[in-house]
Amino acid sequence: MARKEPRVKEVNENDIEVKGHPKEWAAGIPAVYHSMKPAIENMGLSRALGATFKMNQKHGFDCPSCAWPDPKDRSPFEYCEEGVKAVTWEATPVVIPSEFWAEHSLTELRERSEYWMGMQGRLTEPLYKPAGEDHYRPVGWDEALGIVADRLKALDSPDEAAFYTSGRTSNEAAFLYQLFIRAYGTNNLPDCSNMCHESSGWGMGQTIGIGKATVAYDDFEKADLIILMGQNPGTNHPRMLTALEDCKRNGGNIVAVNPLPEAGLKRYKNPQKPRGIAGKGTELADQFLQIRLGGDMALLQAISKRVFEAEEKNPGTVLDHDFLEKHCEGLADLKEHIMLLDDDEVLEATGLRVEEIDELADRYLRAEKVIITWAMGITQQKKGVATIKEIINLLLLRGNIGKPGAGAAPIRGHSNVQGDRTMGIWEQMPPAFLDSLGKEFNFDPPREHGADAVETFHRMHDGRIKFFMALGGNLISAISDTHFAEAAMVKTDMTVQMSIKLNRSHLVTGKEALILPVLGRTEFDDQETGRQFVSVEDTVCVVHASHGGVAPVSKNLLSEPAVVARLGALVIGDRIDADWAGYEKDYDLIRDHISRVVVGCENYNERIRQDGGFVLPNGPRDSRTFNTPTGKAVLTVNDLEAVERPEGTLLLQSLRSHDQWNTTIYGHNDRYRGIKGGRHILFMNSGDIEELGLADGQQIDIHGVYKDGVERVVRNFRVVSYPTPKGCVAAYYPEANVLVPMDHVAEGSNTPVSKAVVVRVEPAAQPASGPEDKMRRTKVNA
Ligand SMILES: Nc1nc2c(c(=O)[nH]1)N[C@H]1C(S)=C(S)[C@@H](COP(=O)(O)OP(=O)(O)OC[C@H]3O[C@@H](n4cnc5c(=O)[nH]c(N)nc54)[C@H](O)[C@@H]3O)O[C@H]1N2
Ligand SMILES: Nc1nc2c(c(=O)[nH]1)N[C@H]1C(S)=C(S)[C@@H](COP(=O)(O)OP(=O)(O)OC[C@H]3O[C@@H](n4cnc5c(=O)[nH]c(N)nc54)[C@H](O)[C@@H]3O)O[C@H]1N2
Ligand SMILES: [Mo]
Repeated sequence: MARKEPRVKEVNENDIEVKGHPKEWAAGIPAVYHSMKPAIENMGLSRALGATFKMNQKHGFDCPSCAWPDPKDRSPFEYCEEGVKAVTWEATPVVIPSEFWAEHSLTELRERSEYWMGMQGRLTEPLYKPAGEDHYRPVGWDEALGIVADRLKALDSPDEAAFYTSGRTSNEAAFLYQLFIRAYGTNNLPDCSNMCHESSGWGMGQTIGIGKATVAYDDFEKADLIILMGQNPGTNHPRMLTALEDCKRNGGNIVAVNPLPEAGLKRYKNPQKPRGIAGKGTELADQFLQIRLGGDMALLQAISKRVFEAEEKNPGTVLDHDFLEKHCEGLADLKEHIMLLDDDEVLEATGLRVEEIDELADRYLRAEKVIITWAMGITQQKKGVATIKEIINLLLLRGNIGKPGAGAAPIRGHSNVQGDRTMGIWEQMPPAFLDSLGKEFNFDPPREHGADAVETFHRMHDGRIKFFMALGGNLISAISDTHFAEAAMVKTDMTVQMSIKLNRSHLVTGKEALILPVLGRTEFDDQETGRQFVSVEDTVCVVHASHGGVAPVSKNLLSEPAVVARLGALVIGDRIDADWAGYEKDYDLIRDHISRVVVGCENYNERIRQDGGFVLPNGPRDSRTFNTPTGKAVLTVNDLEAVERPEGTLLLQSLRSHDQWNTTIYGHNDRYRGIKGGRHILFMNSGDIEELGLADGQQIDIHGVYKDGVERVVRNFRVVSYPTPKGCVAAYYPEANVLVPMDHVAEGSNTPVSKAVVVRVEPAAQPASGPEDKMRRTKVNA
């Protein structure tokens, strides 16, 4: 295929356009138009349509964007604007030519933005950077994998290596990867979930015995009330808006709890329905509570208090006594604790009015079936785990778990992050899983817990981790405390990245570095026994197949299972009972092992071939059984703690724009928030702007304020006056990651607190120096 030159439009961050207020509605015609335009331009019509119409269809591929589930009856348009962007970005025919690597040094490439890098096209050759050199050079697969195997064999202890996973990886690749890593001898398995829904896993695991949503797709349309907390579905889970619309149509209510009036939370124009295209769309949120950052735990306790008060007024009618007696423990302690709640503290923490809280409590009490959903606004908080436990408390009080139309619903991010966990990607898999893994492959897996994402950087920093490998993702951009993280990463001896596109993690490396280019999920995966498919699990525990839909962009790519299988053969060989060569040829062999090792995956090969896949067992949802020490759901007592914000400082949250997928930047606009042409933005309340003597549009520097006294600063951001609560500001991730201290983590889950960082804002020390790429965050002397 002739090289298509990538079209990269560089932006000048001084020319950002701000178009007034946030949009009131999400989707509609512009969404479809915006989504198709880049696809057609970059890919050619037939590849674009070929890819798009296979997305989320029963014999097509799973959309590589978010983990939102598919309805049983699918429309031919079972995709959203964000999914089209993801597919276009992945399935582009543009490739990076071999000469690129001699032309560009790593030092030079580190000046480039993630946007520019992603637009260079697909990686198609294994690349090696020897120690002491500043360039990658193409190498063959055997040489590349041989280097990895040699370095792994040379380490003093398997615990000197860490193996990261990002959540786009299929079940088959993930299962094989964790097998390889455990057979090698370590549990150092950091993953993107450590920075994402880890707090959900802990908060739910300790109370109801499962870390996954207790709802099915159909429950959304059956609910009387859905409370969305800390989530921006219009951008991050757009197809969820259809489910919310179904709920409304059936008479349900929707409440949004968010510091920002996000577009999709208000009104939705469904682009897949005629009335959505032509009409005004559906008004979604019946109530919007504009909460302060970190105020949710106080709000939830306040609602629970009102539930107890209502019960006192009308004994026997408010709490679900039958459910509580049969299935729960801890009611008396919870009640005692909640009744002591200080109402003033609640108002201070939430920034809400009493009437707003009363109204939400009233809605909760009137509804028989309630779902509470949440995402990063809840999990990436110091009190994230405790807040999720309060969500569970509130739901349990009225029996809202394990009945139709009700439940707890953490809405997962990456399309297979949940499946990867099910397959064993976790630094602390329980003994039962390790037992059955060891039995299946005849070896003794390591038992000691490994390092998670944050811990991996601490250990790199002090020299305990020397080898780093990543199955997808872009950890150096995704992790907090960019300067600390980069300084830690460059101390390692070797870094290896299995990737589809160039990103910053390829440029901030160990002494030696390798890039291993792999097939994307959209592509056909042809092996010796024929065309293979893989499988994934969505946010409501449905496991289903994903078949590639377009020709691979290069014949030189290996699939992720193939890379791992080859490494297994080289590093582990017959030390365990594994057929490494067989796994690459026929993924059914991997699935046979999965069916014997992973609970709930029995007869995997047969059930994965059923239309629509199958549903994993879920005790709380299916039968109100709780896998806790006593077999009961636990109502927990959690102490409220005010979020500290010293005089003169602001609380910063870092979030996603409409034109990005985590660290992948598709473009420089954030349409629903009215931003065009740039990402160095600080959304601020007009009152704060005035009090600090700033002006809308002014260039400012943002300084981190943290107990360790380390200087963390990002420069030349532009103030945008925005309806965010007073004292609360917002900037985009990953640019803001510089400001999140590495040890500023959620209690009990070690998740970086990316949604509440104390900062100080000052007028810019120097004028901006021009285009974005000249303003790169850091320089690393690798
Ligand atoms: N298009 C697109 N889709 C994606 C992604 C993407 O980058 N782009 N990323 C995927 C991934 S990995 C994930 S985890 C999900 C993330 O999905 P979201 O969690 O929706 O992502 P964020 O942009 O971090 O948005 C956080 C939301 O929480 C609100 N918030 C912040 N702090 C608080 C708080 O203290 N309380 C409350 N109540 N709200 C708060 C913010 O205002 C914002 O609306 O999306 C997935 N889907
Ligand atoms: N400050 C702040 N930090 C955050 C967050 C935040 O809200 N604020 N959010 C956190 C969250 S929720 C998450 S999930 C993490 C995300 O952390 P990661 O999952 O590590 O990051 P991504 O940006 O999703 O990874 C993108 C890269 O994955 C590679 N890739 C894409 N598809 C494939 C594939 O099919 N196979 C392979 N092998 N590689 C592929 C591409 O090369 C691409 O550059 O970031 C976290 N960091
Ligand atoms: Mo995530």
